Amino acid sequence: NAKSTRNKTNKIETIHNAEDFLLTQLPIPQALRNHLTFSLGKSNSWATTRDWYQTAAFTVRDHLMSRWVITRDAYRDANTKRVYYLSLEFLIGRMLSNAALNLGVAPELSEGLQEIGQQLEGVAEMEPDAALGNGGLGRLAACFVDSMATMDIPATGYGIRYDYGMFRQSIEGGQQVENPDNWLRYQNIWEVQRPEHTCEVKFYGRVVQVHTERGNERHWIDTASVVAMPYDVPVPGYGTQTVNNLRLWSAKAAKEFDLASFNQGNYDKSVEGRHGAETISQVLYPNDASESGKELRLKQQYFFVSASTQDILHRFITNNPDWETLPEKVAIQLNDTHPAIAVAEMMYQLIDHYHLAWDKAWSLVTKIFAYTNHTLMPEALETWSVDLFSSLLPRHLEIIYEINHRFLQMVNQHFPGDSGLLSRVSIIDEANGRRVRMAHLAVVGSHTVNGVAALHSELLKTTLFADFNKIYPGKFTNVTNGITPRRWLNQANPLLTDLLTKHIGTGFQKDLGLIKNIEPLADNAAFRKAFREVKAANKQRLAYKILQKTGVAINPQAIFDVQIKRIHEYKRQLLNVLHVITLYNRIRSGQAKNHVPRVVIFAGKAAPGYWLAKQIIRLINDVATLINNDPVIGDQLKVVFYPNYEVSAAEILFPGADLSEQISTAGTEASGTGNMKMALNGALTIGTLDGANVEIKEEVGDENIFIFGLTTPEVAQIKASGYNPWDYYNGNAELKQVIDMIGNGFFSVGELNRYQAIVDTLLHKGDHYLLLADYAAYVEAQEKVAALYQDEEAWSRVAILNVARMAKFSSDRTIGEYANRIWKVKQFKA
Ligand code: B1N
Repeated sequence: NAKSTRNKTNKIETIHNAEDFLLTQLPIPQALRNHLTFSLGKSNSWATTRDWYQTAAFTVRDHLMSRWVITRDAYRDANTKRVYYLSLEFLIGRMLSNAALNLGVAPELSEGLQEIGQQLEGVAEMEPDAALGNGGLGRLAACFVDSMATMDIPATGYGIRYDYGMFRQSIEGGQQVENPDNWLRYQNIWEVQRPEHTCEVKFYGRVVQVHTERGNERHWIDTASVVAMPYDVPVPGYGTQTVNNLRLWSAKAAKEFDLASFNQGNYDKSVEGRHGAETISQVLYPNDASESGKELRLKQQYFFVSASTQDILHRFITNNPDWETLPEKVAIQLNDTHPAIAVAEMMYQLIDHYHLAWDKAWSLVTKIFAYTNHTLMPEALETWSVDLFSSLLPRHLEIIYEINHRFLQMVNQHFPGDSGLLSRVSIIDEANGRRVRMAHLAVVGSHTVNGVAALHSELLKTTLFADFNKIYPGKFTNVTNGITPRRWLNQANPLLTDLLTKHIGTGFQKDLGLIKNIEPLADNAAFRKAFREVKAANKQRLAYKILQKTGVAINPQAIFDVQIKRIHEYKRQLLNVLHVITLYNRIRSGQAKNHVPRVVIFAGKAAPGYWLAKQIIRLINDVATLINNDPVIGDQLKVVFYPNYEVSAAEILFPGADLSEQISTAGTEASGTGNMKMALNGALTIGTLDGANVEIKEEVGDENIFIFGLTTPEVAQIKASGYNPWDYYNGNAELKQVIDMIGNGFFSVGELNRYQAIVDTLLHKGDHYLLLADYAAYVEAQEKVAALYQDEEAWSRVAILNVARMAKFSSDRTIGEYANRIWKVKQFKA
């Protein structure tokens, strides 16, 4: 067998236990000293904080490496079924503290650094975030790889190693400015280049008919090639030896130089070709829940999908005798439609490269793929023009046509003569200038399609995919999102973690189900006091960060009212602003009875091309400037825009929140995951019955959450019966005053019509997201929030119950469902 041959030929014996490696036996302080000398070439006397970060990272990496090697060998030797998670985004953030925590070396590392006069927190801050994602979808992928490793699921993530991740946001004159995120400027200690697994990815060219000994074949020729170079990132599980792999592809020119032009003395031209190829993995598209439609984006998608598919099939056929067992060894999850071209690529490779027959190949493909939908927003649904497709991927377009032809034939057999149905479900949209509908390709090519929260999955079945649900009954299901408690509780909130540990032990970190054991302590006054002290300390930490970043001093006694997420009309940051201005007016006019001091904190990025979202950021900052400098208001009300929201900022913001704003129009937010992070850190939610809020309410109980506003059916109904925002404007004096202030330039004295467009969307353009319809209910719910906050014992009781009832929202639960119901993959301990 393969293993014994390897042992004979390899001089180095395989090691099966991480502790058998000499390097990992070193005490951490000694390992730190070694790395400072031998990896950095420095001595203590001139080491900078960044040097100490790198030293610490090398030290933790040693512990990762040994387990990583063991895990990889064990998967190969056991030839286990594996999951491949294909995602254009992995928003993993910083790795040092997370790796140290998951490997169980965090306390030792912290002590070791202290011995040399360094604090782990300060050292960890030298690491740039790996910001390879936009928002919820990308962070979900990062939580999922953490959970898969923790649960010993043989899994690999595949994505792109962007040279530039999500842009860094700065605020200048109240406006968002985008700066490049050059995260690879300094050496990235958490990746290993694997040149031996390089692949070639083809583009353009044409398809010809060729007669071979196998018969007539379609050959894709005259293509242009790009090289895909993999960089592997280790993903350590918590409390296990398992370290899984995240393989990120980087694009390189196929040839270092075009020799022909080089020899003609045309050096510049030969280097140019290189640029073209390498732009593919240069930058992450910064659009959340909307598509760019750019050719380069389709190139990115095909680039990483083709390389990953080659890698997967090569690994399979090296270890298995024939293609029959492919679905027993391979499960591929498509993270939205961004990698949906994989359905066609898998057909292409099986048929054109491995010479399988169509029917055989298709029966394998449809047993391997599953697709997760993350949004119903029409502007996010990906379609590509047939023209673009036929130029960039002519062979894949042929394959898609054939898939579509067979699919429509099948539909026609089951629903004879329903031409409306055929044109609605066709993979090719013939009505809008011939476009390939990627969601349809993903649905047809997958055995299972899931939404990300119960409500969202229901809406998928009844709206977006209603026709498909009729054609494929049983294909659609729900898997509610989750978050990893390692990063979002243990790492982000060590004080709360310590408090919980003192009362219920450490088990909840691996099994969040155990957190329910703190529930009885909600009625224990001493525990509530300790819980409040933790929250106070986290608010202090946040207040200090806010002072550093914005210069705004805030009162830590005030209620911290937090809305942090991408800026988007449907998420309704504007509704929050309307409430802020309402509070301002009430305080100024002495009508704020029982007012509770509040700090309203916003953070989030707007897509650079989304002008209205940028206007919303500007309005928030203008409102903040006016209110924060009004001596009549003082500490009663402050508004903060926390710049450059990213994973590392979130780790400070969530634990410091009292109130979690989850106020999207019902039916628009697929799930949300910040809602879960906030509740797990002891914030109370004010929210609509949207996305996972519905399930958070089910878990925490109606009396422990502030739900307001129209429900999804009510939204549909009010739109159908002709919604008129003017009725609400004219019918509510406070609302009218607030909107008039925005429109009249009260917050933009130098430019009175600055916010005309915002007022227009609310009134003249029909208030698509029904802010005005929900305004009164929102303000009323906020009054209930303030009232409860005045009773600190009652408030902390509810906050504790929220924490205690978050078990469902661990991404370990989510991954368990994917593994059992969709991937049919078993845990495997290396
Ligand atoms: O995915 C998250 C959900 O919790 C959020 O509700 C949802 O809005 C988010 C195109 C997206 N949906 N769609 C995207 C991101 C980038 C892009 O280019 C779409 N992100 C979501 C996790 O399920």
